[in-house]
Amino acid sequence: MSPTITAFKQSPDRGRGLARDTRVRWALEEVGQPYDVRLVSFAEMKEPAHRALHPFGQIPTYEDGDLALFESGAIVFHIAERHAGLLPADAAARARAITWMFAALSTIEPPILDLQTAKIVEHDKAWSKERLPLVEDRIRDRLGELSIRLGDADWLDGGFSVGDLMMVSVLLRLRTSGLLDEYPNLSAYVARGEARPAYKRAFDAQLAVFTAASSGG
Ligand code: GTB
Repeated sequence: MSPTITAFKQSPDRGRGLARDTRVRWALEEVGQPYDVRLVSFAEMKEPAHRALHPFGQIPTYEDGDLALFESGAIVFHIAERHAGLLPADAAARARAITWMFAALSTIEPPILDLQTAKIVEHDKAWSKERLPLVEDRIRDRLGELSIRLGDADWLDGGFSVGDLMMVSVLLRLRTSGLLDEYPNLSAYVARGEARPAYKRAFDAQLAVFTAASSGG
């Protein structure tokens, strides 16, 4: 049986890959694991049946037999552990790949989320305009450090790993801000991730949800 993940029935980004099911789809595509998708509306996410899977009433979730998981990081890690392709065989390299996955989620993603909160939730507050440069500079600090570490390498630590999958997924959320363009090696890094056939399949699959919905399919 294939695992089942959940994704937005109506995605605010109209299926442009920003919702967190994309990183789960990408991991499944990288390892060649077929999967089913259950689409949930915002109302359905808050109902008891979905909250039994996800205590915070969000997507994505992952179900495989008796196992139910939430949190995109935990799901992607689970996929990487159970299939070849996303984690190196060498124990030390494996530990470093996992470190990069955590770095993406706990060091790089939080200031990026803060920018989205500032722009979407707080934009009508009197202090919003004044705060925005501070939020952007905190992102620049992290991008600068990441850019130095990546240098002219293709990936963060040797070959492509789950660490890169997560880092590219997180950085992609900056695309419309223009901040990524200030770091050409990071822009190229993200482009390399997007060029992977598995990423393209994942992106196309979640875009198809929106395309089908808008054409009444
Ligand atoms: N830490 C959790 C994880 O990594 O899985 C966070 C999960 C999460 O934030 N899920 C969001 C959600 O379900 C979707 S991804 N939100 C509905 C709710 O909380 O009620 C965040 C997201 C949503 C939409 C866009 N977009 O359209 O641009 C981008 C990102």
